[in-house]
Amino acid sequence: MATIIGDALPNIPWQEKPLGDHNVVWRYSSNPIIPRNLIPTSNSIFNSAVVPFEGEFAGVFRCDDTRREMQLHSGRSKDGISWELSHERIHFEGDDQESLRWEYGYDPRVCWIDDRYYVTWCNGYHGPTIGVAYTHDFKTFTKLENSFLPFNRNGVLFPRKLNGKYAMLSRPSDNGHTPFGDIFYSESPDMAYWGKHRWVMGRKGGWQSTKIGAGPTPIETTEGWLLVYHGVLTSCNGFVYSAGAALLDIDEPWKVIYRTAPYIMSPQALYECVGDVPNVAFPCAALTDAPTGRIAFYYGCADTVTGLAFAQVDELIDFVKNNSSV
Ligand code: BMA
Repeated sequence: MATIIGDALPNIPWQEKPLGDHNVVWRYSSNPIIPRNLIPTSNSIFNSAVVPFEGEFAGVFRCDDTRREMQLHSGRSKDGISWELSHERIHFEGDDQESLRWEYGYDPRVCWIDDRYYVTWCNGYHGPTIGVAYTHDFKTFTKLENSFLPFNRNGVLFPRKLNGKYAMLSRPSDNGHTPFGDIFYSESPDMAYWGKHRWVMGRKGGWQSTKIGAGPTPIETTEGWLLVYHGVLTSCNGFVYSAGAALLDIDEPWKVIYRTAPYIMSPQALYECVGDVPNVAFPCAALTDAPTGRIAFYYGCADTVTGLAFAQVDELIDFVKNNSSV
C-alpha cells in the first residue's frame, strides 16, 4: 500500500469522506474556513500556506487588502481550522536593501527544511518572480535573494535536499495573466543561486490546457513525490482553475511517472464559483499524517476565501496511477 514518508501529525484537521461520495478529494463540510474579512483591512484571504508549528499550526496568508494591494500576513491556529491572522503585513528583514524592496507578494508556500521554515511566494520585483525567506517563529522573517529573474510564479520547494541541493519547482510566465506555462525544476547549493533547470511537465488537454503550476510542497511517498498542481482551462467566460496530481521520480523529480488526465478537484462548490475571480480552486498547502495516510489540503476559493479538503494517500495514489496520461 502506498504510504507517506514523513512525520505523524495526530492532530491533523480531518473529516471522513461522506458516505456515497465517489470523489478522491472531498471538502470540509464547514468550508470556507477563512472568511474574506477575517482582519479589518482584508478584501480577501486565499491561496495560503500552513504548516505544523509547536504542536499547533502556523502559516503565511495571502491577504489582498481593501486598497486591493497583495500582501502576506502570518497566522496561528490551535486546530488548523480556526485562524488568527496578524493585522499587520509581514515586514521582511535582511541585509540587502535592494532585495527587501517591497512591491507586492502573493500565493505563498511554506516548507520545513532541516531547521527552519522557508517561505516562497510570487514577489514583485519589476514583475513577478519568486521571493524566498525563512522564519523560525512566524514573527521574524528573513528575506533571501529572489530565486529567479522575472517573470516567474508558483515557486514550490521540496521538503529536503535532493542529491545535496535545495530543489524548487517553478513556472516561468509573463507579466500579465499568462496564457501559457509549464512546470520546471531547479537546484541550488545555497538557496541563493539556482541552476540545473529541467522541464518537468507541460499543459495537456481539457482542465489543464492553458497552463499549470505546482501547488503544495510535494509529499514524499513510497511511490515517488506526490505533486498536487493546478491546471487552467480557458473557457468562453475566462480561466477555470482546477487541481490534479502527479507522481515524480524520487531522485530525479523532473521525471514524471504518472499524472492524472482527469482533475482531482475543480471549482464546483458555490464559494469556489462565486467571488472576486469565479471558478478557482487553488491548492497551496498540504498537511500530512504518515501513520494514517491522511492529507489535508488548503486551497484558495474564487480568489476570495480559503477552503480545506481531504484525501487519503493510498486512494489518491491509486487514482493517479489508474487515471494517468503522462
Ligand atoms: C493566478 C494567480 C492566482 C490566482 C489566479 C486566478 O494568475 O494570480 O493567485 O488565484 O490567477 O485569478
